[in-house]
Amino acid sequence: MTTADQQPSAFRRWVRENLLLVLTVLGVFLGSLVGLLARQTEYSDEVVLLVGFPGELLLRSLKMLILPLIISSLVSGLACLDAGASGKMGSRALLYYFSTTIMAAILGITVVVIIHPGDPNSGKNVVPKEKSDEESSVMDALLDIIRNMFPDNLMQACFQSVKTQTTKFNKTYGEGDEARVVPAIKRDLVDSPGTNVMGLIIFCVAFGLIAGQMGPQGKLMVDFFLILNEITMKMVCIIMWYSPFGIMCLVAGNLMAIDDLADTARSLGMYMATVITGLLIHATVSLPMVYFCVTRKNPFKFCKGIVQAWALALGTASSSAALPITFQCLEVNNGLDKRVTRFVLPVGATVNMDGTALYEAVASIFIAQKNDMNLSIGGLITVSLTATLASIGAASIPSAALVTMLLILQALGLPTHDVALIFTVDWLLDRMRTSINVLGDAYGAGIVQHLCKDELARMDAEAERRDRQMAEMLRSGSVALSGGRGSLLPRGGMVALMRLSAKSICGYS
Ligand code: 7O9
Repeated sequence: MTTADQQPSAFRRWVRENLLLVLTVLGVFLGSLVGLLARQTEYSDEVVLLVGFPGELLLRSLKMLILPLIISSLVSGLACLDAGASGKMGSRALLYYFSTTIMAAILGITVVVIIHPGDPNSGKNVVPKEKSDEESSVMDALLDIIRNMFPDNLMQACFQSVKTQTTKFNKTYGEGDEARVVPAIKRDLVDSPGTNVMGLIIFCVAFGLIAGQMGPQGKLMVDFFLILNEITMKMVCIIMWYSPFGIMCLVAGNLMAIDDLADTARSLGMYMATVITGLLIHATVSLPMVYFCVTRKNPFKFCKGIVQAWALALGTASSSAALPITFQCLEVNNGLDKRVTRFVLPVGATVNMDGTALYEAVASIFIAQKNDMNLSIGGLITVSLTATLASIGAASIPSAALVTMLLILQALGLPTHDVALIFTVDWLLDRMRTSINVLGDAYGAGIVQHLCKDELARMDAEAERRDRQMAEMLRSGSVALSGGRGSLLPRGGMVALMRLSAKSICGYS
């Protein structure tokens, strides 16, 4: 047989093996094509709604799974790690998140300083969206983040966060002629829509750690969350086969919904190009380099496994909606250890936002350039730090996108009205940066797994030793199975015994 004969079948085999991947990429392309072609015609708002509707269903069904998924994966993930391993894994993950995010912010600053997109006239003919007169202080935002870490009601934390609302008023001191009027600020705590993820994460981490530490007594609870996790992942699997079609509809619908594509592109084009250049460099150079330097494995092979999650982030502009698929991709395609993904991914989706940090750095310096203000080195350092912190805190701040941007501008003493301008193109840049956020989370999981391979191997060896010991005891009849008096186990011991091995507890192979 010649190679020419083999080629079609090899190609077909490749397609069959990577069917979902092929379909997903096709979905993105077809969606863009349909969206762009449809723009040449006239259509009503109802058509846009209907085209996007199947995509909306995809988004809703993914979001439906987030809560059971993060709760079950965090609890079961932490219950399966001993204190040492979870501490090491956590600190390494946080180190990775922090260093790549600050890298992204610095890259953003470099790109925006070199390209210099913000000449004072850019964006003149764009009609800014109405400006929100939301005032926020850095201190209030910081206190809110910490406050949200300790939710006072766990049920409420599943759908609401607290937020400080400030209102200005005039305070009068003294009376009569002596009276002085001083501006003052009144603070109210209000509940605002949006899951309090940070609060849930902290509760689940504590819950999982303690349940794991309790040994046989906590076993039932750990099993419950393990099974919940399995069931949720099976549901993700089903949604995964619907996702190519859903992504196509999302992309087409989004493209059709924009009203002035060319106009915005012309006036804010350089700014968008700057952000996109930075994001591309981070995705194709910085992150793969970090991955390669740490693990010595091929980053592009790793990348191929997570195309679906990446495409979904591009379609939905939400890394939390992409989270279920990210789990599936990393565990099934890239074969990562479940003990790592269960712990690292939910935390990563919440605090690790490289794309957002890069974007906020570019946006704030763009605004400075537009106002003809030159930032000193100190100013640039402030940008890199505030952009990093803002991206870490973003998920914990209600109505984050606006607030974090305003915080950075305030820290630099820049005018805040131009935020309205850059928000006109947020729909596109949000997608781009979200896909980088997801990419960063995924590489993070790979890197943490590599860094913790000794701990994981040690736990495996320990589990095996315990297994063998148990089997030995069973064979020699030295353990009573009934769970009666004098047995090693509580009542119902037989079932518990059979399942006691760490391997079956943690559900990995
Ligand atoms: C971007 F972990 C989860 F899955 F439970 C989770 C749930 C909700 C994680 C995060 C969130 C969440 O609410 N995140 C959030 C993120 C909330 C508000 C703003 C942002 C910032 O979002 C990014 C951006 O705008 O740059 C981006 N769209 O990664 O989703």
